[in-house]
Amino acid sequence: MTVTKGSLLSLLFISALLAFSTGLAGDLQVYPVRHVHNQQGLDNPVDYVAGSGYYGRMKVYMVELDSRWETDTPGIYYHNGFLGFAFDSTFYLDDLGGSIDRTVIWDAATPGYGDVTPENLMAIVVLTDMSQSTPASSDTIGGSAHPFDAYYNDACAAATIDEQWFNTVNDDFTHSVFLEEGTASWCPSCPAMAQQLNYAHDFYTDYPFFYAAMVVDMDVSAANYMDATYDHNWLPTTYFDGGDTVWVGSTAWYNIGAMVQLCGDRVVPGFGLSIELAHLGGTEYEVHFTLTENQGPNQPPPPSGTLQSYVGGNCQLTVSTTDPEGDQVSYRFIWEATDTSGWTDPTGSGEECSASHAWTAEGDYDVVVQARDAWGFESSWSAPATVIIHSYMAGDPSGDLKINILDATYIINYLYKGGSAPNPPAAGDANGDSKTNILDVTHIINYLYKGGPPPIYP
Ligand SMILES: [Ca+2]
Ligand SMILES: [Ca+2]
Ligand SMILES: [Ca+2]
Repeated sequence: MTVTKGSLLSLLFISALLAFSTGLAGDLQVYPVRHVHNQQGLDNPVDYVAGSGYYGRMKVYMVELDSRWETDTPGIYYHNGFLGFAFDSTFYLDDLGGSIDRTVIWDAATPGYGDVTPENLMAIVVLTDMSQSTPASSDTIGGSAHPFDAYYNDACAAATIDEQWFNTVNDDFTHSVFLEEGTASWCPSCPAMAQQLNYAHDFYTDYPFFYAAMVVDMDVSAANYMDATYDHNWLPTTYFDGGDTVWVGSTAWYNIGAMVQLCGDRVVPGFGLSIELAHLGGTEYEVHFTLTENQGPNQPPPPSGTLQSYVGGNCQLTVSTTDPEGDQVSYRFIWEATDTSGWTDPTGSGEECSASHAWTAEGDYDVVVQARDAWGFESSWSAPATVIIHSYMAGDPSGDLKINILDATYIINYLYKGGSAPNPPAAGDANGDSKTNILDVTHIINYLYKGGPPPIYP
């Protein structure tokens, strides 16, 4: 996958960041966590029982978009500062195919953040596979090992107020990726990573990932969680997707993008995961999340329909595909290299969907279409259908973009009365046989008065 941002603005942005990032590439600087609390386990641990189902942990992180916590650099604040879990539990899906649908209430006043504003709040739901772990550590500094059992994330979704959003699955990502930034407000090496995470998130808009700043000296629940989960020792340390990648110290935004890509490549079961966040009034918020096993729609065939038209003429194209779970399906088209449509309104699995487009220049255009199900899973793009856009309308030798009796008269004048030729000549070929003769007159008259077929291109 490549970053598809070619605008001059982006290039300037990259140049500026490269210059900035060079300054970060010096000595690795980290600081040990100052432990001021006791390590503790999960709120609701469930012993693992071997079985055929899926053993998972679902957490809902409540984060403050523009964090109240300032980094060690005056004026630079964290983003997505962790305020607590609205939900944290392990669970089983007896067999893949089971589902979860939960609504929970989170009171911002309980952990002492009753002053958070609804517009500055985001809920992030993270699904972790608890059935298997991988040994991991943050022991790259001074040979001091801090091993932990890494349980990787399989899905993630985030919503701000009055939004619903989904775990993203497409050709480039098997799931949305989640990062935890272990950091502290007193730590001199931490502001750089906080800034680079923010840059990375702003820049890689095509990459589905979210992160939370776990500011361990400001929020005791963040500290307890980071201890219990990661034996968190160095500041800053960023844990990608539950420890699939552990990055100790700061790094540049483009390295963060590369690590997000690697995590997003990991093969995971397909999960539809949605979350929505609502303000109940006062300090109370409602978080609704759902989980189900899911697969994306099948790759659609090339679109069919009007495959020849004229400059400015509408082409109507039709497509349909099926979804393995029978979910409703939306479509989007790439009409031209830089022109991708929005998603259509959902239609039933297997039902036809139509969309139209008008081109502004003659030429051959390869149109492709992609499907997305109700869980946001995207299909592969279809093979292309070639649309040919002519400089003229078929059967319109008069060139006024209308077909009427004057076009029949035009051809008769040209054929028998020394009138001027259609321009281009093919505009007089109403029946598409690559010749202009009396049969084209008949074709137009049949179309106009006898319910015959419209003029066609050769
Ligand atoms: Ca589906
Ligand atoms: Ca005409
Ligand atoms: Ca003809």
